[in-house]
Amino acid sequence: MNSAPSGLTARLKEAAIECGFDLVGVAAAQPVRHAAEFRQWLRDGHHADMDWIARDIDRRLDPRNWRPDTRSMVVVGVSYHMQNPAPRLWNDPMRGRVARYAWGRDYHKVIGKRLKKLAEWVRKEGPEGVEVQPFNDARPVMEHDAALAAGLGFVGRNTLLIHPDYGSMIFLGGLLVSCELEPDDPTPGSGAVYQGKAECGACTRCLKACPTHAFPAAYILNSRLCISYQTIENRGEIPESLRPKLGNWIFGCDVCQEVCPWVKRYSRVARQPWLDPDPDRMAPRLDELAALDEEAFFQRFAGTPLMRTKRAGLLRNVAVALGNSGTPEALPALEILAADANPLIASHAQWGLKQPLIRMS
Ligand code: B12
Ligand code: SF4
Ligand code: SF4
Repeated sequence: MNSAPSGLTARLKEAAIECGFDLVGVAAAQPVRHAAEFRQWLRDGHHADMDWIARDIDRRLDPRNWRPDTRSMVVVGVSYHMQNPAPRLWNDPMRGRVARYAWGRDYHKVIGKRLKKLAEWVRKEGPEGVEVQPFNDARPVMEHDAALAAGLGFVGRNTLLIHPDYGSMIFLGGLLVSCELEPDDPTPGSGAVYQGKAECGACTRCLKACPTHAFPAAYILNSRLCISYQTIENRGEIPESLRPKLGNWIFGCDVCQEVCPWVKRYSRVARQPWLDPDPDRMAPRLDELAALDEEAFFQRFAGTPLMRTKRAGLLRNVAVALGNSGTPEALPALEILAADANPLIASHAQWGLKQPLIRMS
């Protein structure tokens, strides 16, 4: 399956925008650029206990090892950039911070639907018998590398893909396609000038701002130290040494993006209906969350990314945030959590109860 009707690539890009994507680029199927760095990252154990990422290395290193008929990659991006919430909410010690990408419906579902629509378009308009495989986050595709190959932006020192107009608060995804499409110019190597603007230049803000010092070096993230990993992917105990550094983040973390000049100065704010700047989504009250039983947790978070941690993971994080709150107002909620039947929640709440200023009364 090689030849595609002329003009297909241009029309496909228009279709991608119509499907709701902000960015689209095309690359020929190819091995990833940073295979050596990825292998080293795994050797250093920076994937923590995300064993699934080490399981299918060969597939990740070349999309043709996953889908041998792949000739082209269509890579898309959707902005989820939202303004900072009001400081009175964000800094309220009795509220927990939720990373922006989780302020609305589960983006996997939203983007998955759009990718499905785009895949249908390719099957209809592409050469007969064309094979299309969508990918988004969970599939064995290194999306940063795919985006670099498709010229969609550059990789910043915080390891995220940055587009000069949209910044880094963009979701990535795409399609593996079995016909040849016209490729875009790939992003040149690091340190280059991208579309007239210098990439990270001399900036190191993200590396310095990370509360847990999770970057052992520029472009390398140690997941074991990352708040996003600890609050979302880690199913067990959060190491005690890290707990005070989590502050009031209860689901993900945006610090290394919030400080980035590409995000602060240049990027457009998303207008996506699934993102909801509702105070109870951005920064829910910790005492309300502490009172949720399984049923109430499900009622409140069904269809949102917060389902990923389940009740046990979220309330574990809530216990840590209450412990970090430094206010006796946290005491009743911590006492409820310390008596929880789930030992993970109870043990983190017991830690919280021992933190300074909680027991002033
Ligand atoms: C595992 C994973 C995580 C892990 C590890 C993250 C990491 N940086 O590796 C954890 C749980 C910590 C995580 C956190 C987050 N994640 Co995440 N994550 C992934 C996932 C599934 C795989 C990433 C991966 O392969 N990591 C392994 C490392 C080695 O690969 P890499 O990050 O691609 O590394 C590249 C660079 O480091 C580069 N590189 C290495 N050395 C050098 C040297 C130079 C000079 C250069 C230029 C490059 C370079 O080469 C590597 C290969 O491309 C991807 C989806 C996907 N399938 O790709 C989403 C993804 C990266 N995550 C995403 C998001 C939104 C987040 C969070 C912002 C969520 C949050 N708010 O809490 C945080 C951000 C933390 C951060 N600073 O990265 C988005 C990022 C979008 C973007 N603009 O880049 C992705 C693409 C999901 C999506 N489909 O949109 N994530
Ligand atoms: S997401 Fe937060 S904890 Fe993770 S690397 Fe970025 S600033 Fe550090
Ligand atoms: S904060 Fe600075 S160093 Fe970090 S990604 Fe943004 S521009 Fe690059």
